[in-house]
Amino acid sequence: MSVITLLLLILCFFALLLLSGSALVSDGITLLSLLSHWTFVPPIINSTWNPSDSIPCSWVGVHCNHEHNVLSFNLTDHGILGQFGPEIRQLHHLQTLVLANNGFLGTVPSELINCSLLQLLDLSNNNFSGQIPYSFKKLQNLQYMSLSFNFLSGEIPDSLFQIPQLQEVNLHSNHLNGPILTSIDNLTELLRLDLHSNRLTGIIPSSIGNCMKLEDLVSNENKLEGELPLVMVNLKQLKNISLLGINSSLVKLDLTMNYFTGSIPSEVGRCETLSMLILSENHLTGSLSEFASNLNLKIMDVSKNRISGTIPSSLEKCTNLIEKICQ
Ligand SMILES: *[C@@H]1O[C@H](CO)[C@@H](O)[C@H](O)[C@H]1NC(C)=O
Ligand SMILES: *[C@@H]1O[C@H](CO)[C@@H](O)[C@H](O)[C@H]1NC(C)=O
Ligand SMILES: *[C@@H]1O[C@H](CO)[C@@H](O)[C@H](O)[C@H]1NC(C)=O
Ligand SMILES: *[C@@H]1O[C@H](CO)[C@@H](O)[C@H](O)[C@H]1NC(C)=O
Ligand SMILES: *[C@@H]1O[C@H](CO)[C@@H](O)[C@H](O)[C@H]1NC(C)=O
Ligand SMILES: *[C@@H]1O[C@H](CO)[C@@H](O)[C@H](O)[C@H]1NC(C)=O
Ligand SMILES: CC(=O)N[C@H]1CO[C@H](CO)[C@@H](O)[C@@H]1O
Repeated sequence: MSVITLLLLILCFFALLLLSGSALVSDGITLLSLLSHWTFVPPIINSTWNPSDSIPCSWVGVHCNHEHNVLSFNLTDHGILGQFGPEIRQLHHLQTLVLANNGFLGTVPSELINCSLLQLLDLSNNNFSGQIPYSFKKLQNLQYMSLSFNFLSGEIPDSLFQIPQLQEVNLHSNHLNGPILTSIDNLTELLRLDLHSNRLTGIIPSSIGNCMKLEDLVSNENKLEGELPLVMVNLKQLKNISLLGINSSLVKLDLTMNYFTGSIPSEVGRCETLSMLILSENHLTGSLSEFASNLNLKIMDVSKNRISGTIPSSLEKCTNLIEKICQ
């Protein structure tokens, strides 16, 4: 390299530095390249996402920190159509990504793993298809993940269970199949797990009883099977291991439309926190057990099973009960 070339390069460098005062920062350029994949965007985005701005921080759906890095990107309900591009990996500061209620299609970009600070990911109610990226375990700060109402298929990768901060996982209304893996018990912070309306098979692993904070487990409308007691033996440990299992913090138990067999364990009727018990459309047998009168039970649906005997009179004392379906 000659001295002149070198000098020219240095000159160019300073010229660029001067110009960059008004040029759009890189997060803005990234957003525009995401936009370039979309086949429909509403005028509100098209008009505020102005390439001649120097920062994207006043653009619709965008929130920045003081350094003008994009922290939150929320495009809920904008009717956007198209692919969600791999360029998302450039938004290194992103903590919140919400694309809910749009028409995004194609696969969930695995490049999201490069947004390693992501805490909240909501891609619900789009047309995403393909599998949940195995590499998502790299999102070690993720607390909330919703991929519900899409067309995702394949198995739930066990790698998801290696994200220790996860508190809420919504995968419902997809085409997921295969089992719920026992390593789910690695999710010790889990509060809510919604897997309903998929094609999951096998049993609910008893290890789920180690998800000590679980309040809400929804797994209706799958092909799950096995005896309920096996599940309950562990669920009753949820917050507290007590001999009678009456100290679980379970609020809602919804296992409707599966193939569960056996009888409803008596612990259910003593679970004080339980507010919704929905076990309809299974193959449950036996009679309904007694229910403690201080239950918070508001809704109970055990219909379309093979339960015999009479409705226990103790149920009448559950004064909070507003809906009861037993047939
Ligand atoms: C955005 O607006 C411009 C000009 O109004 C238009 O040409 C373009 O097609 C719009 N882009 C999308 C994706 O709708
Ligand atoms: C995303 O935007 C919608 C609509 O403005 C709002 O209701 C929702 O709370 C936002 N979500 C997050 C996580 O900021
Ligand atoms: C998304 O899926 C729905 C339901 O199948 C379909 O009606 C709609 O046309 C799809 N949208 C796109 C953009 O493909
Ligand atoms: C994205 O993450 C992968 C895996 O951690 C890494 O190999 C790659 O270099 C990252 N890419 C960018 C652009 O940060
Ligand atoms: C569960 O967590 C332990 C401890 O963090 C880890 O060693 C193990 O690999 C995890 N197992 C799975 C299947 O994620
Ligand atoms: C049940 O849990 C509560 C707190 O959640 C605690 O105060 C109480 O002692 C526990 N009872 C039993 C029998 O373990
Ligand atoms: C038996 C048992 O685990 N009891 C615990 C129930 O929860 C309370 C409060 O969280 C603990 O103090 C008990 O030790």
